[in-house]
Amino acid sequence: SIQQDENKRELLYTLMDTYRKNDVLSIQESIVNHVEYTLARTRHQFDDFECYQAAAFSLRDRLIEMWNDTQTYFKEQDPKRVYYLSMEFLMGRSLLNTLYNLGIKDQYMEALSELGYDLETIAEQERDAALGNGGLGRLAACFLDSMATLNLPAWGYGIRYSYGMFRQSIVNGFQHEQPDYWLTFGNPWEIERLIVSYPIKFYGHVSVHQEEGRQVFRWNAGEQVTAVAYDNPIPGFKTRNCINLRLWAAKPSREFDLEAFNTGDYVQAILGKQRAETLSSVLYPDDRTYEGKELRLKQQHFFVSATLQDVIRRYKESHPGNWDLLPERVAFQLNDTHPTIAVPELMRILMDENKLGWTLSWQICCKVFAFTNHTVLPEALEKWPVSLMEKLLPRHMQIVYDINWRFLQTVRAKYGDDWERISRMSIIEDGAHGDKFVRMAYLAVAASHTVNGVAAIHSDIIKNTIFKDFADLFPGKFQNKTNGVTQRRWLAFCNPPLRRLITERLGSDEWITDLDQLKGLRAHADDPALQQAWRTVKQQAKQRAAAKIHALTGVKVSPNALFDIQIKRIHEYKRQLLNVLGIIHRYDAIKKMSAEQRSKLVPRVCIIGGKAAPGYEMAKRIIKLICAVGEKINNDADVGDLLKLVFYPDYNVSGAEILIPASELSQHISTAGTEASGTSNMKFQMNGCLIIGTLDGANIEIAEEGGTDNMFIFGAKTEEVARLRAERKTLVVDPRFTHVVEMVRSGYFGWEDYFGPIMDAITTGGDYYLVANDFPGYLEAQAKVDELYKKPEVWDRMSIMMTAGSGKFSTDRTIHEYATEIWNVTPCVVPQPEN
Ligand code: GPQ
Repeated sequence: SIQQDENKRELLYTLMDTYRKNDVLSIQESIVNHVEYTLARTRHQFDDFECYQAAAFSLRDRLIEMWNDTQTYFKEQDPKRVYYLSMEFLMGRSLLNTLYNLGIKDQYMEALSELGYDLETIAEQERDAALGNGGLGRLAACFLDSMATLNLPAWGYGIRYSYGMFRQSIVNGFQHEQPDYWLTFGNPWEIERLIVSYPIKFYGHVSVHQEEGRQVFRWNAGEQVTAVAYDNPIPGFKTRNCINLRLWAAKPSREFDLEAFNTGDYVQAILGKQRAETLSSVLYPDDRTYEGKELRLKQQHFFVSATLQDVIRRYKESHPGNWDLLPERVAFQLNDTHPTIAVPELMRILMDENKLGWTLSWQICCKVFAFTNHTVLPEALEKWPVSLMEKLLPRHMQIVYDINWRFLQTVRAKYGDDWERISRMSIIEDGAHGDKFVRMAYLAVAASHTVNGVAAIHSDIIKNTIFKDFADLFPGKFQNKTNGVTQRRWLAFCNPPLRRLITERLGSDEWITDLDQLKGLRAHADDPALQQAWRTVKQQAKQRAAAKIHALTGVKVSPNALFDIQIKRIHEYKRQLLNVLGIIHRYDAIKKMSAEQRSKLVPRVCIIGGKAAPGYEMAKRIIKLICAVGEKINNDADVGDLLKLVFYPDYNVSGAEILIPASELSQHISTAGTEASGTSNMKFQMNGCLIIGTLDGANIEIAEEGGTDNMFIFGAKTEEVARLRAERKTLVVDPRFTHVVEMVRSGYFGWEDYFGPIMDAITTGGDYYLVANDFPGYLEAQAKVDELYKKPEVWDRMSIMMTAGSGKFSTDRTIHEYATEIWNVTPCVVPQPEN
């Protein structure tokens, strides 16, 4: 039979001769064929958008070949697989990424150019796939890239939202939200699999009966929808492996409410079905704020239940009747608590649908799940009202109660009748007014074999704060997995001039899959020739960004000024406010300077971008403040190019790809202990940008790797924060702080009433995020920035050292750690056909 397998494989490889070829002519042929046969346009006339679509379809053909070979090979080899469960995947655009990963960018560029199209223009036609809010969703996307590149048998699972992250426009300095119906003209990258579908149940009630001496639970659901699979092929870099991102869309269930058609209200019955689609229609744009919204819990159950049914079906196909092997073939990673309903859902599938007993089912659960925590902010921790879960998922609620009862027995076994501890650790919280809640994080911790934070300091913090009792009970469960980013998208592809320069210096491009090799740049950091070339590369990127900023905002910024960037979701803890107050201080200082003093200044362009959750009032006020300050400064002829402040509208993945290469200074200035990791800090570092930041999240490790001397660190340390908060009423406030607050309050930038609450928050309101406390340190750090920028040889050296020290922050390293220390999965490399 081994011989048979060999023969079969040989035949398959021979048949690969019919695969798409990547010479220029074959590429042109496949593009124009898609113009004609897929888009039904004439091959003699198609516009840029149609050209993008056809090029994407032609690439999808190539991806499908790889995808099929990979999935067939995985099935044949039957390795342990890992499933990454996430409510968010912030993928951005795919065209250039696919071309680069497949190594056929030059051929496509030539093919298109001969047809009269420009690849860059074509690439701009693609809309971002914005199925995520920010760092958490983008991390999932970077993970997929690394899992594919490392040839891991992995899949991502999530939701195919019809409306992704809203589009932000700025009108009069205020944020407006527009729906992002990104599928209007279809999505050429996905494969709709109407036959891969599962029923998803909600509501109803549970009945119990005896069967062969054991209790059997039956969930008679009150509502049912269908989950349909959409597969998104994820290629790796320089590998034939192509993994899958399976996203679920909700469709009405055909059979379920046939009953309704007999009631006489035929039309109403059909209209009722349309509600099913709303399940997967919209991504919640509330980043790190938890709201007990029923639809959100429905979305969670919807994608988790479809995923588990899919995984269990696949497992049973290859291992019928053998449940013991499941934990050796399947690993689930829970991306934050959002997919935690998977725990009772897997219990339900094993017990109620496959007749396994509680003990075996729980043993399996405890071996397959691992959980990543991404925040310690209390407002982000999910707690579902028991009343809601009982109504929506009655069987799951029973199972959660059972899990909790048994879990608390183990707590008691260890600590005795320590009721305070038992109530502290209970998965069910007994609220003050008799309301009860399910603490999803505790459920995830109780069921997972491993729990991890996303940067060294964050992993320590969770062990000592939110999960302290659990770390005492299960000391071996907790790990750290410092985040990363994919250097393919975030350096090699978004910054080709820098890629070429680095490759030339290192004498190889192996760093694209082995980022530690960047440390080889350290030896050249003082070389004037490299510094000169380095500066030129940065300058070009700045010119490109300046043109984009002009197109988007109408503001002309000088590419000779220092580009200072803060791009991330608008949040009080991230302290965009500290940045603006610093800018006001700088502006005020400039106004008071003599011409002589001004001539010595380093001109600065400050760029701030990011979205505010639509219901986050304070964040929206902060956007208006940034815009009002920008308006005043940018129109002050007295200041000219010495200072500009632009708010970059609708900041998204594609925006980041333009801004990050152009950055010279970037701000990561959260109150210590609040930013779990940060990941854009890593992208900036890779692109030779210097960082002004607090000792928070991954900044600490970035300083270790890139050199503390190459960073501008300031501010309170995590250990000091609690004390400073307690003492803040008695703290002396720096007069420079009082002055800038006074400027805002006095109406210097207009809108003083609207800005009042912002100023109150950092003064009379108690200043929870310690803006006043960190202000003087921040100004000093900024003064140091100005001073060093005047010495190009010093600055460029620091910049090169930053890139050189960014090797640790590749998701290739992160994913390798997850694979070996959590998932226990190994690469499964699809053989290359020999030619
Ligand atoms: N993060 Cl809990 C999000 O982007 N959204 C969330 O809902 C939660 C966390 C971020 C976190 O704030 C960053 O510090 C991390 O770098 C990022 O997750 C990835 O771990």
